[in-house]
Amino acid sequence: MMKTCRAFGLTLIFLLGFLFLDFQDKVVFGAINNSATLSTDSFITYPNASITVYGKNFTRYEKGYVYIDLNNSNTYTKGEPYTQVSTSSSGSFTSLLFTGNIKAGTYWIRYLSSGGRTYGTSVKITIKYLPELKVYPDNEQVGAKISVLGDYFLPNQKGRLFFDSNQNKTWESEEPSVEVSTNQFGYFSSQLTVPNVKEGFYSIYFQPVNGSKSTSTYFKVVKYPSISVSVLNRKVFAGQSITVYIDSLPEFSEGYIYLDTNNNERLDGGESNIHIFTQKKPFNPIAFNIPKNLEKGKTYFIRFESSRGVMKINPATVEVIGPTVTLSTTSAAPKTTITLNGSYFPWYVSTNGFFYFDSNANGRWDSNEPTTGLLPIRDGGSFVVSLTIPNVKKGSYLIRYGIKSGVPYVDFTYDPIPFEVKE
Ligand SMILES: [Ca+2]
Ligand SMILES: [Ca+2]
Ligand SMILES: [Ca+2]
Repeated sequence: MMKTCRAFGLTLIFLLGFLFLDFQDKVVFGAINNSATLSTDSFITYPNASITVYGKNFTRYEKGYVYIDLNNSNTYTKGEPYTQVSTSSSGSFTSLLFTGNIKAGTYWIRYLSSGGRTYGTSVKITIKYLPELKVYPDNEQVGAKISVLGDYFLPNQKGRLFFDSNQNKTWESEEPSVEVSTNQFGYFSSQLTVPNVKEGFYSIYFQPVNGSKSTSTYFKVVKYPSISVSVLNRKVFAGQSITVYIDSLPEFSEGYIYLDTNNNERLDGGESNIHIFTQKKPFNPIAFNIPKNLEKGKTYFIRFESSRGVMKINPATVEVIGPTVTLSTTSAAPKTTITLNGSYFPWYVSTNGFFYFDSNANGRWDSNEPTTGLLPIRDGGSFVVSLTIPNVKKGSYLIRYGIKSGVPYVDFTYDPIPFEVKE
C-alpha cells in the first residue's frame, strides 16, 4: 500500500512536471494566466522619458520587473532600463518606466517575475530622438557669426532658421535667417549673424515649411570688454608712449596687453606687451609703448591675452602714421639749403639721430658729408632742420638717417629719402 502511494505520487509529480515544461506558455498552471498582457500608453517615446506600462492578467500578488529588452535576449540583462512592479489581487499593475539614456531604435518591453520567469505578452516601443538645435558658441556679441546645428529632424525637411530678435516667436524679414534643409539623416548645419540687439537671452528657431512645430534653442547676446587707446583717431607713431584702457574687464582678470605685430591673434615672443592683473573694478589705465619697428601706414591690433582661460576682449586698432619727413624741395642745385620737416619721431631719437647727404652713395656718413645735426625733437615728435646740398655732380642721391658714432645699438631707422641734384 505504501509502495503504491509513493508510485502514484511520483507519477503525479512527473505528470505535473511534464505539463509545466511543455505547456508553460500555453496553459493555465496554478495562478499563471495565459492571457497576461503588457501594454503602454504610447508606442513611441524618447530617451530620458517616461512611459506608462500596464499589466493585466498576471499572477496575483506577484512582484516582478518590466524592462526594455535592449539586446532582445528575452531575459533581463544588466543595464537595461526597468521598473519594479507588484501585481494586484486581480493580477494587474500600472507603472512608469523611465527610458534613460537609450539609443534610438525599436525594442520589446517584457515582464520578468521575481521568480525569474518571463511570461505574458511583450510590447514594442520605438525610441526616437527629439529634434534639437544646438548653437556654437552659445553666447556671442553683436555681429559675430554663430553656427547652428539641427539634428533628429525628419529627413529632407525644408525650413527656415531664424534669430528671433524681437522675441515674438515669429520670423520677420529684418531678422537674420537662412533657409535650410535637413539631409537624409535629419541633420543640418548653418550659420547666422548675431543682429544688433541688446545683451540678453534670445531664441533661435527652426521653422519647418510644412507648418509642423518649430524647434528652438537659447542664445545669449553678450558684450565683450573692449580695449581703447588714448590717442586721437587711433593714429600712433613708432616708439610713442600711449595710454590703454579696457572697459568692463571683470575683477581678478590677469593677462597681457600686447601689440599683435604679425596679426595672428596670439602673443608671440618679441611682441610688445605689458602684464596686468585687475583686483578691482574699475581697471586703471596703463601706459603702453608702441614698438619702434612698425610699418608706417599699416594698422595694428592691440589685444589682450588672458592668463586665466579664454576671455574675449575686443581689440583696439592703431594706425602707424609716423615718423615722417617732408622736404621743402626734392630737387635743387648744389649749395642750396633745404628744410626737413619731421613729425611723429620718438623723443629718444634726439640724443643720437641726424640726417646727412650721402654724397658718395656708400650708405655711411663720411665726415665731409653735410648733416642736419642731431634732431631737435619736440613734444609730439616734430622737428625742423636744414641741410645744405654739397657741391656734387647733378644726379640722384639719397638723404639718409644716421646715428651718432659711439652709440652701440639703436632700433630706430628711417628709410633713405631720394633727392635730385640739378645743375
Ligand atoms: Ca520675431
Ligand atoms: Ca602675434
Ligand atoms: Ca657716404
